[in-house]
Amino acid sequence: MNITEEQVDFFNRNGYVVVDNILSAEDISYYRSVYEEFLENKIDAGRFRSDLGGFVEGDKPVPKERITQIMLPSRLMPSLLEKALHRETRQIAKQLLGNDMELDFDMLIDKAPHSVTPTPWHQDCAYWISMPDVRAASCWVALDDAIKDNGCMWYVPGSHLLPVRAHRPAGKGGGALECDAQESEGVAIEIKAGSCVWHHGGTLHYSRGNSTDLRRRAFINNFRPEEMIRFERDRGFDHTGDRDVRNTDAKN
Ligand SMILES: O=C(O)CCC(=O)C(=O)O
Repeated sequence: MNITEEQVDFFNRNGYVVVDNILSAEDISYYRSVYEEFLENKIDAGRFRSDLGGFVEGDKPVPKERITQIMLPSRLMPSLLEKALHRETRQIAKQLLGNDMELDFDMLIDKAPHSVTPTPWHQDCAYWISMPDVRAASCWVALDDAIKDNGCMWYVPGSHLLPVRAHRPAGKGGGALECDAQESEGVAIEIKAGSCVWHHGGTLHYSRGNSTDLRRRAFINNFRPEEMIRFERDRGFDHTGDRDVRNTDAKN
């Protein structure tokens, strides 16, 4: 799929951009069925499955994750690499940030109905080792209509052009990282199932908890220059380890 020059320009200025309808209705039902196989452990994700919601002191254990995160679905199911979502997003990543962009990692992030756990404000690059080339684009594909109250994405426009904020673990229990930011700085991006929103590795983002009866399944592909993927792997970093503040600019 080709995107417009206006979309590329919008991404460069704002650090995010919506691309509508990258999946057909048939594709959406295919990805939903694969997603359920992962969630129901019919495809065993083992150590790649964890709770992005972590826990805070005093919490009781919960039967299921607050926010289910499954890393590297395409490593567990390589046929995904040949399908529409990976094909289309790779082509768009190259148009956004250059022909050397390749898939670094993919992941599933599910917010079950009434799981009411926000993804804290953060910049993805805080999780990553510092890199000489900071071009990175993440594509958040909605498999369900995403609205504010089931957990659509929010972005702070232009934040990818500013210094990285200081990050810290949001709670105990190995969940997400967070930094200081609030909804009043951001814009909520509500999109339909089959559409996607892209953000730069430095763009501040967040999502509310799912307080509705609705599903909120996201399939996320992350791209960076081929040379930087080699740079990461040479240093033993492949996005499967513990969540931690790795970027030196995000430590305070
Ligand atoms: O799906 C979410 O709530 C968070 C997604 C996210 O942080 C990301 O794609 O980088």
